[in-house]
Amino acid sequence: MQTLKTEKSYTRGDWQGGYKSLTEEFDYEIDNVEGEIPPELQGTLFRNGPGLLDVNGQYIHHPFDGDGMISRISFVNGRAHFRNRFVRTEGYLAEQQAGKILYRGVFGTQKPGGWLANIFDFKLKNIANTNVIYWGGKLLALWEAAEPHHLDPHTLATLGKEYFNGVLSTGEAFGAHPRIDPSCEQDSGAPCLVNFSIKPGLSTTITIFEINPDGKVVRQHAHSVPGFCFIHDFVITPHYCIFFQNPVTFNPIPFALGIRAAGECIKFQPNQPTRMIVIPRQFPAGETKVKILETQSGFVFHHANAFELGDEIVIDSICYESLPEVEPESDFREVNFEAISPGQLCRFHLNLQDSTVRQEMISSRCCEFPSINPEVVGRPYQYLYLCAADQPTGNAPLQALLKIDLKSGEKQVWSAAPRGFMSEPIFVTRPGAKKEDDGWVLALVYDAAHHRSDLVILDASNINQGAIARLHLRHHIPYGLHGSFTYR
Ligand code: 3ON
Ligand code: FE
Repeated sequence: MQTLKTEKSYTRGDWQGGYKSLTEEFDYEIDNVEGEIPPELQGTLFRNGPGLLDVNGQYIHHPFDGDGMISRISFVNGRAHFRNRFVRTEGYLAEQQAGKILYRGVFGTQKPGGWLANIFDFKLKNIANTNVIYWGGKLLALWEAAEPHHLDPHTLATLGKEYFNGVLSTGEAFGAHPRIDPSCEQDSGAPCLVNFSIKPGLSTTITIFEINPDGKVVRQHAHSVPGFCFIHDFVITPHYCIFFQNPVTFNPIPFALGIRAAGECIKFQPNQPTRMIVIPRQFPAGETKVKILETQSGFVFHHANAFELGDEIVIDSICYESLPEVEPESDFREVNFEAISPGQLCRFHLNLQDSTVRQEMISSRCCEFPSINPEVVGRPYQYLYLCAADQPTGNAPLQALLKIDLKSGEKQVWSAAPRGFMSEPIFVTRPGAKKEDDGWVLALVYDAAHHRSDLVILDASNINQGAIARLHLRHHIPYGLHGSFTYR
């Protein structure tokens, strides 16, 4: 008889610790540091994610419904300072004052009182929890179904909502995954932020915004595509924006009747193709129109990068065999990791001449949160950083940092297992760098042994060697979503 190794790299109890709320707001110099913070590392790391997993003891149904909390770690001359603050959204303020859940969430949170308390309530709570960027002289907290919140970059105080000089209207969506073109052809090589918004329905409107370094919307164009879309992320190249239309359908009836949340009415369709929507960035000046290509069914939240190669667009993405449905009666803390399919790194080759798509698996290891050197966005690139499972097979929590050399196939791993849990890595360029991986990778690691989080700094060119500095925070930070680094 064969004995199967069933030992896991984690315990469920440890993993669950990272999903406790953090109610306090801190402001301190980080004095508990192992190793040395590189003195050339200067600037500010901003991170966003759900800070509250409950409202005064009432559990929210899914972490994606949690109120946005910004963490800010600034580095000056080898010293680091920490600050965190909740985004003062209307919903956060109202619920904190009331001491109870007042809004339905997209991912299953319902107002207490059953369907009668939720029926015909279509209000969205803009929770500002997905990403945070510094652009156009403004710090913006993003949530893809509504407008950004504008924050003070030093105090993290909420200053209001951002409409880009009237370009957005009240409540209008603005994606949480902007891409920065490091050298925009249409702007004589100046950097440009590219983002999108989704207005779903029987057909879906995708609007593209290009915003210059002064924060001005310099190009904007809208396109209607057939069918419902749930699009969380996209990729750019110098000439295109590319969106994956995952094969899903939306049945609004249980949502309207107060039985299910909007996100719980999205159903994955394993027998329908994934569509790739290719929109020229020069639209409508360019002569080409929107192209739609098709490939096999699958689900993608996040893309790593894309680039043009002759007639092809190459796209690297984290692919799931299916979208696990958010179940109304389930508790996300009790998820059975082994029962769901892992995210895996795939490369898609879109041939724009004959409209075919070729797909290959680059790494089958369970992974999420891809990240790259900002200088190679939309260009051919060599190095990719990701969160990954500790073990090379199976589905499990993200405990490791994985670096993939896409040219040689070499992989480097640093794992925080058994008691550490990894969050999105952020690449920071070393001043004067000549090589793509000359810099650092910054990531928050939840340390279950001390119920606190560490900011780890790794040498991006040598991940195997492990952290060169570990900054112990005085508390934990709930598992987050996305963030960014500004060199000031
Ligand atoms: O699609 C329609 C339009 C739209 C924008 C309908 C809709 C209501 C579903 C909608 C809203 C979408 C929203 C609000 C999406 C928010 C997503 C979010 C907050 C996070 C997504 C995270 C994705 C991943 C893959 C996270 C993974 C995390 C781990 C593996 C571990 O922590
Ligand atoms: Fe995301």
